[in-house]
Amino acid sequence: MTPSMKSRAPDATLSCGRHRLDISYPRVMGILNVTPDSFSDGGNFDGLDAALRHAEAMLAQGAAVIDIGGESTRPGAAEVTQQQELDRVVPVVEALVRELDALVSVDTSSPAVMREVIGRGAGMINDVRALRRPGALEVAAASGLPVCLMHMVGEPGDMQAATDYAEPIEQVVANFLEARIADCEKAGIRRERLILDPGFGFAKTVGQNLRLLNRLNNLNDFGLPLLAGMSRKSMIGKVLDRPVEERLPGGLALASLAVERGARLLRVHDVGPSVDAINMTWAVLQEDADR
Ligand code: YH5
Repeated sequence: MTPSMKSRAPDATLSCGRHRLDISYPRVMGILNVTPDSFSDGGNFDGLDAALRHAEAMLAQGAAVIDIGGESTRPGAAEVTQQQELDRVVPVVEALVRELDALVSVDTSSPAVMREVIGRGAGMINDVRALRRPGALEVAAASGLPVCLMHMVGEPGDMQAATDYAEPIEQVVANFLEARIADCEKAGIRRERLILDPGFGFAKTVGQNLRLLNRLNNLNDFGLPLLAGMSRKSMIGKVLDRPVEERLPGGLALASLAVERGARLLRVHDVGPSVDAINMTWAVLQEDADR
């Protein structure tokens, strides 16, 4: 990274359409999967209702953002068509905006999905492909919304094959994000709108994930907010030998460490426990004296 890349601290507030998101302290993004393999496929009434109730519960537990995803990025998951993704995601975005006035981010790489949800009041774009699909940069630029740029090599399906990097993983991630930031700025997306994410679990070995987390603070040199998503991921499962339903304690430890290393957004399934873990961690980091 060149010295000119090292800029000021990130802005403490993200402008997310009609919402402002204060990230002067770490905040939680609650995961709302709307895929058929999750409990709440948004495509029918029961699914929509379940999604709404789950989002409501996450907001009550302190989530600042609800991240809606209609494409399963799990290894081996079937590729979703654009129409399927629209059918799953759009009704849920609409309902969360209308019924809950929630700050909604949408986990999508599809420019068509982005365009639809932007028109329906979404406040943030979360793209695991970092706006690399044709047309995505332009749609995101026109939206004026914050964008999370995540590092991933290849596609979710073939990710395990791609972990043989020529440089240390933290260098690979930093170089990738530097290039994506430059492309975004060229497309008219100002730095103030960008959020960076190393992409835990995406084309990385467990060792690479652990090293990335331990060195997460390196990414603070970009002067942009950092997002970390490790909730329930296999890095926990593999280190602790736990099935997915027993990964919360490990995930809380990782979230705490991510906050210590500078993360301001934590993408999690278990909102209540995560809010407590990061607030406790933050109190220590602030040395909250007047308590
Ligand atoms: C992320 O890190 N991840 S989808 C496998 C699991 C558990 C969870 C059971 N979208 C991220 O959550 N967006 C996803 O093992 C994301 N950062 C951002 N920005 C994968 C996921 C998961 C996968």
